[in-house]
Amino acid sequence: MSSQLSRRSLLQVTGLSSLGAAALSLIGARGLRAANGLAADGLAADGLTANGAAAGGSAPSGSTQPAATYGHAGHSMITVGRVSTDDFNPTTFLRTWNFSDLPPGQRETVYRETRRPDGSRLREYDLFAIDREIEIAPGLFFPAWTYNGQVPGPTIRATEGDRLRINFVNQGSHPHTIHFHGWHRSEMDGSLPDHQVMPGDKFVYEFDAEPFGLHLYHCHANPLKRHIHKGLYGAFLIDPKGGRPPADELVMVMNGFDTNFDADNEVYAVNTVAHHYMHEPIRVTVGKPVRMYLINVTEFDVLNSLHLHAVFFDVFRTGTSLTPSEVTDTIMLCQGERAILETAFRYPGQFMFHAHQSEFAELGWMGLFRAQEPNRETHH
Ligand SMILES: [Cu+2]
Repeated sequence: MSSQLSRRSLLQVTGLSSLGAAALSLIGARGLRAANGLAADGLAADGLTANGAAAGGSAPSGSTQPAATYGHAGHSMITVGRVSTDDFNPTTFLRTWNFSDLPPGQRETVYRETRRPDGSRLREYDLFAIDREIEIAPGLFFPAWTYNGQVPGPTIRATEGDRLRINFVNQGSHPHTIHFHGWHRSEMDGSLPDHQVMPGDKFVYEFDAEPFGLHLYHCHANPLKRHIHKGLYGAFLIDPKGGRPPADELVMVMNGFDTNFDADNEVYAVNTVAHHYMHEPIRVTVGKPVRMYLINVTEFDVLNSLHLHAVFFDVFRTGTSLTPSEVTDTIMLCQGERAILETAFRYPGQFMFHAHQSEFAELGWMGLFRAQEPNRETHH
């Protein structure tokens, strides 16, 4: 209890003193409601009363937002306002891999694909580390370290047996690496002290894509937890030869952000932006297979989880088998764990999904699927 107390009170202090009203739009947290002097159900039971009031009362300095706005948000439990999607759009990210969102000419500058005599492909990527402020909740900016300017980094997707070549340039201010999960030689691991790529330096990672499954990549420079939580991670997907059955495929990376550097997360999300999929539900089609590539990179918390309402899914842990190990509606993953989840929505309508840790959900990790009948797909 005491660590949660401090996490919430620090979010309030940070929001009130330096980030201004915008940070307070993350009103879902009961502690924030308390900060605005609103009646917050269950507050006393949580022991947050004193903490909420102490953070600055109902008139944060620099606030430009009327208190009434908070009140409204307090009921909906989600962020108020929208994060700009100009630089990073979580909806686009869901269905993007190998830079498929870029127009052909631009795509070639970062991704090239060549057929090899045996039918496999050489896939060549240009990844760079760069420091960048990213917006993780309306008006709340996080000083991230990124791959190619985005968090999560670009999704890398290959077929088992392909050759991967990653030209990595460190344009950031700290030493970084790329550590890929999967089979490879020691010198390609990006984890030992002499693997560190210094600012301004380059390194080429080259290895074959194996085994098939859902993997990830992340920086492995020290201190590790700092480099990961700052944003240096991404999805690394290896398809089996022959592929998987056709499906609407979604890349979902569960992450968190420690906005005040107290080794505890203040904001949680899938694909970085708090509550994005509440504002913009993930559109799926009734009866059509959906495949979720779910990865947990959340730092500081032992576990993260996904619970999908009114729907059950098949679980393929690490995606390394084509036979599901489990049918459930809730899956929990340790940091670095991942699972492929397959289902098909039976009924049209909106279906919530969120961390089953309620606190994470309130702090941003909550979204909606919107399932529509196939013949109504084109209508909004
Ligand atoms: Cu790093």
